[in-house]
Amino acid sequence: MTLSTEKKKEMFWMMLLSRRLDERAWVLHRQGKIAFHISGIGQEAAQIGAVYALTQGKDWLVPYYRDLAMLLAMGMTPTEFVISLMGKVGEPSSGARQMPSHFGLRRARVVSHSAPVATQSPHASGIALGIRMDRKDEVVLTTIGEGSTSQGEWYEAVNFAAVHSLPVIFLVENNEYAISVPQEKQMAVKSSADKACGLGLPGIQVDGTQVFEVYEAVLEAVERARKGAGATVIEAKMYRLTPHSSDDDDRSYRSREEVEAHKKKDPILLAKNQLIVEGLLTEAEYEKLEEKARAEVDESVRIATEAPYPRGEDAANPVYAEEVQHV
Ligand SMILES: Cc1ncc(C[n+]2csc(CCOP(=O)(O)OP(=O)(O)O)c2C)c(N)n1
Ligand SMILES: [Mg+2]
Repeated sequence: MTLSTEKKKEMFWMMLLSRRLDERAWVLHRQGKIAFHISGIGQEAAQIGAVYALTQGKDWLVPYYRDLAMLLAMGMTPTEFVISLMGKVGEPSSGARQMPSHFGLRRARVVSHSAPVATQSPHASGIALGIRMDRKDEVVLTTIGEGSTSQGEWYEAVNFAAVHSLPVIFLVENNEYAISVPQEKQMAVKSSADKACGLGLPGIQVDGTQVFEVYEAVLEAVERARKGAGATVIEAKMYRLTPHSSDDDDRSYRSREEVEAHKKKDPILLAKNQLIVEGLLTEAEYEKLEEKARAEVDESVRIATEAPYPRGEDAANPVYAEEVQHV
């Protein structure tokens, strides 16, 4: 399906907003205002390309911790994100109980995931089985890092979806590292998409720095799934431009030259240049978007900073049906 100019610009805007918000999270961490951040910087093209292939309000997203851009596109507000970083009242994933970026957004059919990697994959296949049993034409998109495709849960989930032709897309965001472990120490295949052929379903590789290419690849898989033709594995190749998390120092396992070289393929830059070359965006319009993103980020930090922390007496709600007596 050809994307309209408006849609393309909207996708670029979501990528840009996600980037500026993510950068602010690093600043908040270094200022000592939040305890932890895990970043999606460098992965925005794959995330926005993929999520725009879904029908909002109908399809399901089972994300992983780097998917900030996806969550924003699904309707999580920047303020809700900053509130989640600060663990304040109004945090949508878990009422401020879960680690930041362990996203969930009930109103948008985004299912929250656990910290053990790959545990989201069987959830996605299970949701897809439910869709099949209810004879609905919804689809499930689930994401994972390439390192986590070594986990047993991922193989079990993909195998189950392949055997039962379930409407689920397994998107692998291959950023070349699993913390300090590079891809070649993680798997003997060139691409995690190659793993699909042993499980009997299509495995597609796409350039994860190119937002519109990812969109086309995921849309095709969504259409296949919707018409009952089954699951697909898609590997989007990109590079993690930041350390693994705010607790990681990546200088211990990769050179600065390597990181700098990958900045030339920054997905924000590539999308901006493409839109300018296609005559869909001017430098002046781009500057306006930058201003708008900064203003939105500033405002969300202001609101989240003023928001209250949860009350101690609410800690056990809604874990127990009745109020518990605190010591
Ligand atoms: C089962 C399990 N083992 C180890 C960890 C610690 N851990 C958190 S993220 C991560 C790396 C995952 O790498 P990858 O799947 O490539 O995703 P990326 O972080 O690169 O996006 C590890 C080992 C964990 N959360 N769960
Ligand atoms: Mg990785």
